[in-house]
Amino acid sequence: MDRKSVAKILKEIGTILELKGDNPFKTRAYYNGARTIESLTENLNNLVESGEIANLRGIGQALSDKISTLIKTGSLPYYDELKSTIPSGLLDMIKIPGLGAKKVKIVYDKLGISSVGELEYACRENRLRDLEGFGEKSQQNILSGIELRKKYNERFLYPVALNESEKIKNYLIQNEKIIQLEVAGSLRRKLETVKDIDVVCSCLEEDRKEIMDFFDSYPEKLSTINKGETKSTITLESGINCDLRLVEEDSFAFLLHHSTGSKEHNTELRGYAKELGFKMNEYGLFSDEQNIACTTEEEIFEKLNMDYIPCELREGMGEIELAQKKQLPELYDGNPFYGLFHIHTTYSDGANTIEEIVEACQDLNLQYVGICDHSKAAFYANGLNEERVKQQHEEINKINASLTNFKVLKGIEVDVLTDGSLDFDDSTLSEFDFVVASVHSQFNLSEDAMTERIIKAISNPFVTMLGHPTGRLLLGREPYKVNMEKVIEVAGKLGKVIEINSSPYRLDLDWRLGKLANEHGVKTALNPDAHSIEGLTDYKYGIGIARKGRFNKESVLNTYNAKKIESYFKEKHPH
Ligand code: DGT
Ligand code: CA
Ligand code: ZN
Repeated sequence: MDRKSVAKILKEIGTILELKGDNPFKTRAYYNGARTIESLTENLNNLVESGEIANLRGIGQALSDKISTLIKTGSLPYYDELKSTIPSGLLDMIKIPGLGAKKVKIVYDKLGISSVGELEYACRENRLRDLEGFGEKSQQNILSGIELRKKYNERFLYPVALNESEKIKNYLIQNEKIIQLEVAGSLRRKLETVKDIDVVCSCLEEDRKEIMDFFDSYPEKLSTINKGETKSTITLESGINCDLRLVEEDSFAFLLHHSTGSKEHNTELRGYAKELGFKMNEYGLFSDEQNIACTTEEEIFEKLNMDYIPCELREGMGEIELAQKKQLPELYDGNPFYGLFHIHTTYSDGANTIEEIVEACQDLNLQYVGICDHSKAAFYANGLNEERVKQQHEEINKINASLTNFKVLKGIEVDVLTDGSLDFDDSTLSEFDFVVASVHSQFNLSEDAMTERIIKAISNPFVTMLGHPTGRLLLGREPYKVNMEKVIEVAGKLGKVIEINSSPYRLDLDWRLGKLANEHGVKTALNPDAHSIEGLTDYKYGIGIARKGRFNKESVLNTYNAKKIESYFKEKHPH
């Protein structure tokens, strides 16, 4: 069991105790313990092994015993028993925005509500409105929280789905009767969230049954939704569904194209094929009932007299017309990739020191890293004040003096204040090689006010890049209201970069705006916004999004080598 799972269980114990109305001190001890474990930098196993766990701040005897049991045995009888004393639905209810343990306890005690479904119904019946401590507005908030959750529950973050798809792919390829295998659907298009995994395979007709049996015996299957001869669906333990479709070899390329989608792309392409006198479906391409053989997707596009359309572009957003005119943009393929920007360290809310980050970046064969900690307004993230900026710069100077063939760039993620001014004055800002401006507070402004705020921020001559432009958290928080078209226009005029925040929770700039950004000549940077060494490689998710956004090599800052990026920043610096 790892650190994160232990922290999660401690937190859940705290929640259950709170729901049961247990002693608040005891409850708080579990919450504090969870936080301590979550932010540990030492190895938890070692701390348990040596007994040092009991000496950690906020971990008393009772907690250290429980953590040791969890680490040593992988389970905790106290937790299992405690869990069985409350309806499991209460823990689901807590996850709804606007409802904490206190409120859940009230609706449970007063109305006997113990599941999200019952809660939704009670809200619709106005039963929360008249409950003490609630009201019309809080009832409405809870209802929208439930609706949002429903929407989010239907989809999964890209890396979660990718990981599941790789496991099932590795399982399926063990079956020697399968001839070709690809993961299609939104995953293949690198969409930021994914509903289900679509696997397509080719095989001999007589092997179908055996392959479907094999698929249905997947060890991580939770249940079977449907089992047929050419199409089956199972639910995996992680909650995501997986479809498997089987065809014969000569239809494989067509089924792969069909299942990759998107639906909009397919419909449009079929319409275009029809104009050329073809009929196209998931089994083939036909001209006067004559089958036109294609063994690859490349051949299909060739037969339709158009450029090959990369999967990331198949969203039905004008790519077919461009491919017909042979005007598809040259997409960035992830090479070259010389360095990273927007990395947090222990100076603010990151888990690793600058030196550790530098070492990890060198291991990744990079030439430079742009350190970007938070500024002072982000007090919850231990943001830097002017004094600590100075200290950090001294440290960076020392590190740079000791390095050959690697460069640490001085960056900052400066908070954009409510009125669009920045958290540092220009003289402090001038000390940095580059400045990322981000909104971290006051998300509820009107669209006009937010747009003006962001435009004012990027208009500061010291600002190089706009960070996570809409503040969205995929499947977690809606973007704030902002007119991105206007922001992009201004960024283009002023030569400002808009990051593609490559954390899989954000992927913001939204790729749908990439086309517009390109039209305005806006460059991007694939910023992992890493808070630890592990997060550095999140930039890979940004590559897929940059491709979807039609960015070419020249518009991606990470393709600049150390020398070029330094002169780029110098040139942009107002001095
Ligand atoms: P999602 O929602 O993340 O699963 O997105 P997709 O694109 O993977 O959608 P899914 O799994 O419902 O369907 C897989 C592919 O099958 C889809 O990308 C295109 C194709 N497809 C599904 N429904 C239709 C349809 O009604 N017409 C056409 N032409 N293609 C369809
Ligand atoms: Ca899908
Ligand atoms: Zn940020």
